[in-house]
Order: sequence, then C-alpha cells, then structure tokens
Amino acid sequence: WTPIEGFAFTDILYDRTEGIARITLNRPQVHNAFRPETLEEVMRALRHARFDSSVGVVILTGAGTKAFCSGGDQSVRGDDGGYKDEAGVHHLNALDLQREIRTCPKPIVAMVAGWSIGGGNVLQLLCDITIAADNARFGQTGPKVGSFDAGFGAGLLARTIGVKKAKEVWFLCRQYDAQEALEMGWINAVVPLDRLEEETIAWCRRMLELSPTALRILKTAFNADSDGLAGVQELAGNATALFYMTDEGQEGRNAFLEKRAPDFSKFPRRP
Ligand code: 2NE
Repeated sequence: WTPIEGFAFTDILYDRTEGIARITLNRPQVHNAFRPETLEEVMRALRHARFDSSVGVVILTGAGTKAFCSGGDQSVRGDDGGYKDEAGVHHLNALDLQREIRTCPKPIVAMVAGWSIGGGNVLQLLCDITIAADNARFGQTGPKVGSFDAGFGAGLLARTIGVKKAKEVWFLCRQYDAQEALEMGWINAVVPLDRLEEETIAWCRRMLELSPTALRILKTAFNADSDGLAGVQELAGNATALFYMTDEGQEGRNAFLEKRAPDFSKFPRRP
C-alpha cells in the first residue's frame, strides 16, 4: 500500500495499491467511531478517489482488527441535533457520506473486521460489497442509545435482508455474527481474519478486470428505484454522458457552434 499524499488527515488513513484506493477509519481507541471531522475526511478522500481515473474500486475499512466502525462518537453528540465538531457546530454528516457512497460511480467495498455497529453498520450496508472477517459482529444500537436511522438505515436494510429481519435488527438491538449476517444476505462473504485483506483484494481485482462503464451503470441501476427521482437522475446521467460520446450527440453541439441547422438525417431511427 502506498500512502496518497497531499492531505493532512487526522482521523483516517488514505492509501492505494494497483487500481484500489483504501480509506481507513483510524480512531481505534473508540472502535473507529466517527466524529464530524472523520466523515468530512472520508468524503474528501472518496471524492479524490472518484476523480482519479486510475482508481477503479474503493475499499472502506477500519483500523485494527477489533472494529470496522462503532457509529457516531457519543462523546461529541451534542444536544442540538447532531455531533459537534471542534468549532461546536452540530452535524449529521453521516447522511451526506451515505449519499456520496451511493453516488460514487465506482464500486465501494466494505472490509469488515470486528464491530460493525450503529451508524458504522449503516455505512457498511451502503457499500456495494461487504467482505467480513469471521470475528465481525453486526448490529444497530439506535433505540438503545437514543438514536435511529430511518432513511437508508431502515429502508435499505429492509430491502437487503427483508422487512421482518430489519425490524428485528432495529427493534431488539441484538448483535449478529458474520455467519448469521451472511445467511441474511447482509454481507457477501466471510473469510478467516488473517485472509480478510487478501480476499478483499481478490474481489477488487476481479472488478478491476471488468468494464468500468458497465459497473458504473449497474451501480446506478441497483440504486435507482430506492433513490427515487434522484436515482433515476443518476441512471439518466449515464445515458447523457454516453450520448455525448456519439456522432449524433456531437452533431447537435457542432451545428450550434457552427451557427447552422443540425443535420440528424444520417442517424438511424433504431427499432
Ligand atoms: C461496539 C461495542 C458493542 C463494543 O463493545 P466492547 O465492550 O467491545 O468495547 P467498549 O469497551 O464498549 O468500547 C471500547 C472503547 O470505545 C469506546 C468505549 O466507550 C470504550 O472507551 P473506553 O471506556 O475504553 O474509554 N466507544 C465505543 N463505541 C463508541 C462510540 N460509538 N462513541 C464513543 N465511544 C465509543 C460498544 O462499544 C458499543 O455499543 N458502542 C456504542 C455503539 C453505538 O451506540 N453507536 C452509536 C449509534 S447511533 C449512530 O451511530 C448514528 C445514528 O444513529 C444516526 C446518525 C449518525 C450516527
């Protein structure tokens, strides 16, 4: 892994190998719980990876083997509608990161060892693929700690593991081991802890061999219905981008710039 320079991150690590960018939540003293600054850094790294054309896949993980992420840092949870940053401003920017995971056109793989809990587990859910170590444990704690995620945390979970199971997860706040999570369809694979990185990289390499455009459009397709019109917009944006690459799309632009009427007559009206 080679560190990606140019960022003064305090809460995350950001590095790469081959075409894979890795973002690591790095607050092991609190099981990688996030504060607003942590999520801001993750979003900056994710945007960087998105715009780096040599990156095809992103891994989101947690430092150490004890936790992927334990959700929002309860010690900076304020009384004013969010988690306080160092300036005292309240945020719920976990929701912003959720959107950015959805809209990043590259596959994002959660590599999970240990605890995947609360808002951290919602981030895991949002990732496109999850590879877990056999020591991973999953769960939501919201109703226990005075919180809930009634957006993707509830709705997407229900679509992923079924409504009854999703209600169980939230209404009982139990924890589930990696094998149980796999059986529910919550995650994609369970591997021994000492093979977690190797196996995750193998999954990433497989995706790197495939068509980036096909993966991009499939990701938006999987998200389109659950994201409503914003999801349709994402999917449609891909159609526009592809159309811009055609002679037919370029004829309209060229005609405008050349101050002439466009001639679309040579383009077929396909069945
Ligand atoms: C994760 C879990 C089950 C682990 O238990 P255990 O016994 O293995 O570890 P322990 O001792 O609880 O944790 C180790 C240290 O990490 C801190 C603990 O306070 C402890 O610190 P020290 O006593 O050593 O000083 N720690 C762990 N999680 C933390 C957290 N989230 N915030 C601050 N410090 C944390 C157990 O630790 C646990 O249940 N953690 C809390 C999980 C939780 O409730 N997370 C928040 C859910 S709400 C949320 O994430 C959210 C949302 O609902 C909506 C929007 C945004 C966020």
